[in-house]
Amino acid sequence: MKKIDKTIMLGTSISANQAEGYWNINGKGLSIAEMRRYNPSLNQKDINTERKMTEEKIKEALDPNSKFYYPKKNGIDFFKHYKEDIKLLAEMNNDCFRTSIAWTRIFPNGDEVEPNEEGLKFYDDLIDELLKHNIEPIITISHYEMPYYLVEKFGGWKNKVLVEFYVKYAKTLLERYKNKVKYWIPFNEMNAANYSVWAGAGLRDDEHENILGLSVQALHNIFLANAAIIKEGKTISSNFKFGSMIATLLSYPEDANPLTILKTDKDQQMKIYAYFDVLHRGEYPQYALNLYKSFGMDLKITAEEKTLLKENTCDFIGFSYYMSGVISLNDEILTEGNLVKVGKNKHLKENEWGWQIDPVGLRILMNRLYDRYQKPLFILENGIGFKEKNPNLEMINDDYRIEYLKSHLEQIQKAFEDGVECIGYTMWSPFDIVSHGTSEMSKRYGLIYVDQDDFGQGTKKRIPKKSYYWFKKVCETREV
Ligand code: P53
Repeated sequence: MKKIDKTIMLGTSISANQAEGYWNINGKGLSIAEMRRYNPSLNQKDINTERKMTEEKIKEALDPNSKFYYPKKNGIDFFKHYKEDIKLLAEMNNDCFRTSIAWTRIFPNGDEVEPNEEGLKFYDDLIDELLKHNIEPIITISHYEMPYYLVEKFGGWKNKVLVEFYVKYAKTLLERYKNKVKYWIPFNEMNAANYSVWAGAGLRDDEHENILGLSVQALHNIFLANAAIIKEGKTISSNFKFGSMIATLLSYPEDANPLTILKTDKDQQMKIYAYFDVLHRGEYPQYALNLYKSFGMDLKITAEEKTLLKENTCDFIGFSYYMSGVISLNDEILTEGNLVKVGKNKHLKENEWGWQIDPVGLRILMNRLYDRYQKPLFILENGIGFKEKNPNLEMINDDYRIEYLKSHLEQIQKAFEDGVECIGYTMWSPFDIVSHGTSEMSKRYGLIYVDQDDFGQGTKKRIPKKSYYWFKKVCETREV
């Protein structure tokens, strides 16, 4: 039995595009997330091809007669259900709740002069509802949700003009919610811009032969927007706290061969530290610039940009943590994970999607990040997907999920006892929602079952699972 320190906020996390639905009402525009189809014939090993966005798939997504279903257009109806849903969170005694604001509800195309008042109204109500229940809102300004129009017209984040549009959008939110929201995450998982170029940067995978180079340029613009938002934020409220957000892809060396160690160090530099270094130290590490140059991307960072990045770093280290992988000198043991390549670890178990469960890895990572940056951490996502059938709409006994969450929370408390500062933990996700990577409903992360299938069919009834009652108790007693 471990007691979670009372200074660590406990809560849950979702995104607008995976939950809200009602994608085209009240003036809302189409976002790039909503153009992700569900492919019922998808085979696990084809997942990385499926997630690539091509010209052809865009055409298909824009075709009103497309034979595919686009689940993120409908989510789980959170847009209409949020009061009832937030009530369930309040009954769980959650300290905080993280969600994103759909950029396309506020600026449907992204380049409008004035924001869409109807869209803002929805978030006024949503945030007020959270505050009414004493739940601290943690707001992601965008969770892979840019307006498609900005891709079509300006080519996505590779175009610097996006910085201007984004900062304007963010400023609208910062001004409006300055007395209601303290914690802001300017972008979800910024490193996705490099490994998942459509979601992270609005780039088509087939748009250029050097797509990696383009993605580095796009990420640079994202970093600039992040810094500019922090700069603006400081003039709006001294109460604001801005978080970085990186998908932490922790790797271990397969053996003690110094060459494997070196390869793993380099892997971690490029998968984790290169991003956090810019966001927390305010400058690119030389190893990253060298690597970018080697594949033909000279960022040509101006003196003004350097100052912007240096003077406007994030206040806390936000990250998602789901799994770890292994680095081997022999590349052949690498197998395709869902969105990123990870090697298998014989000491760990995995779920059906090959995500390897590693709670101790979270403690290792927390210590490493704190050692390097000495800033407080916020675990913004952590959880596990399972296939769960529930024909009679009963309480699911998801002991496997309880085990996952419990073991990770224990390691968080251990890291805290090691001396790591930690602001909070928002598990992914309170409800079953549409999967980011595969757009299926069957990959269920929820503490609460949602009666809906991969094609959006079902009553949408919410039924708490055993893990819901377990997490409620953790929030109340702080004991795991
Ligand atoms: P799904 C990669 C590695 C770990 C987490 O993912 C990741 C990614 C993808 O960038 O994404 C986060 O639903 C993401 C959430 C998502 C969650 O992981 O594919 O921020 O939107 O739902 C789980 O199983």
